[in-house]
Amino acid sequence: MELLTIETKPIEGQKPGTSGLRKKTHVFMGPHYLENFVEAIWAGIGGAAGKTFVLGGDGRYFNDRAAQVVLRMAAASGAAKIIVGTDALLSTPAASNLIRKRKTDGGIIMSASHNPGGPQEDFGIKFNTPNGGPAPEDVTNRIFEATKTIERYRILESQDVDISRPGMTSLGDMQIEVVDPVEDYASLMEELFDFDAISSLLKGGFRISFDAMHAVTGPYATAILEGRLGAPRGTVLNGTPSPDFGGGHPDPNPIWAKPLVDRMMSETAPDFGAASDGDGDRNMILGKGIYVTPSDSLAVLAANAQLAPGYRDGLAGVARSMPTSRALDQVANARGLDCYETPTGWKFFGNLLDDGRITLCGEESAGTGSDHVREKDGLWAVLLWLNILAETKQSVAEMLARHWQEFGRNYYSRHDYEAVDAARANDMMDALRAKLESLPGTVVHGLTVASADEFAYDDPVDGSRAEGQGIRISFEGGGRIVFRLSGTGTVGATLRVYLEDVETDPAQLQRPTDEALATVIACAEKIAQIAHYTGRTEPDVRT
Ligand code: VG1
Ligand code: CO
Repeated sequence: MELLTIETKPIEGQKPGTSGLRKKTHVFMGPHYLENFVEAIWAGIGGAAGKTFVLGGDGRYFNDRAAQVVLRMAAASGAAKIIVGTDALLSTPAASNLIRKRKTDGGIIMSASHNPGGPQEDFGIKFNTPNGGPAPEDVTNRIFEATKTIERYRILESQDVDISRPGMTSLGDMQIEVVDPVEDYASLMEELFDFDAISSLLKGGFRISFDAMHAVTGPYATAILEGRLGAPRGTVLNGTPSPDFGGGHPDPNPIWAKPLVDRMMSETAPDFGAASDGDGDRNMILGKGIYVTPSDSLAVLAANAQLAPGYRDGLAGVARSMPTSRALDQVANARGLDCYETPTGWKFFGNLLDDGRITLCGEESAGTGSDHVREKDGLWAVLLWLNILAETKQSVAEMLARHWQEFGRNYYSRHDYEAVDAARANDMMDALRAKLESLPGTVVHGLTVASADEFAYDDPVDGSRAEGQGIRISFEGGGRIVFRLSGTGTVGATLRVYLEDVETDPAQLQRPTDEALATVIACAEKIAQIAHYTGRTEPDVRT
């Protein structure tokens, strides 16, 4: 085995986005690209020498090859130990759990989350810090700086390490512990939730379907739902991870998980349906004949979490990302809980969770989680829902109807315009910025603008400030529009328009969302001239 020092050149413009670096797979596979970024990670965290890291990914194309590169580079840089999932598989929340539980120096997660996988599609890599959460901006900024100045990296020349079954092995002087990716995570879930109650619910004829979307949650859901909880075989659909996710987008929303949605809307629908994304941190929840928006799901979980053993003592506080609907705020107000509003991206919840200020948090993009790990957690959300349903004995539709009666309903939708011209998208945002001050008091399609600003966040724990986190326009009466450019896309720019309106009239709680939001949607077009700037008259995806 030989230690090689390879001369290389900087990779430019590679600022890690909302959650690590995502690029087309062929870019990562290009000469020295992955290697440069991994070396930049070591530089950004003060070196790898003597450290222990967790390593795993969502199983997409290149996951296995990339894992071997990371192992060789960690060994060459003097890392003491790597804990890696069998076949380099680990869901994002399971990796977060291992990083914390084994008191490591962090972990490398290979995933582009819900983006499709394959040679023509996307790959990604991110570094999580010792608290188990996505690296905060000071760390990603240092990594980014390192990508611009890198001149060489170190790697061992060796054969692939066999990581196909649990056990101890080594590479050079570095120890490698191959672990079952599911075991520790499943045990954590068993501590948080009443598995007996959920199991009885299932035995009593409550039928569930879980769509793993050919991604990493397959083995987890099969082991937990069909294994430990005794759901019938076949409960987990598309449960074997495949490198290209069966050719689809492993994105749990009504567009990409349409087969599950169709099943849930059919005559023979089971009582509960759920899906998760590529790396297992997102969730979609459905009941018989009903889709639960992620923002509503977060609010329902916050209102009922104490029914599960792990949350019996109540919640310290809650948080949501800024574009997430304010349904959560209604619950927090009614229950006297602190409610924080953070920028998009899970990393902004880290300090609040570490500091014990919040127990539960979530995002409109189908991410929900708690202080059990430092990532959003898809299966966790599914199990919390099941635990709550087992206790309340209500259907999903009843839960929601009662929730809206008590707290009001925040009608909500997100419109995505994908792969639009980046310069035009920025022009649109600039034009919006330029008129923010003049908007308050104006009337658009009958709605009066109450306030308009660009969101900036001052972290209450470490005082750091994040600016330019989305433009928000609020109307009198509770309506709101948020405009933001995605930080995770890999082609052009993705414009996200978040639309919300509040309804408290008990007679108006069951309207179709598009109808309830029609005026707010029209206001978004009028204020931002989306069609003019993007050349699109319709969004690509509505969730
Ligand atoms: C999107 C979501 C955001 C989420 C991020 C990572 O970011 O909007 O809420 O935290 O993806 O999720 P953006 O910048 O594209 O809007 V995951 O499951 O892709 O790690
Ligand atoms: Co994800």
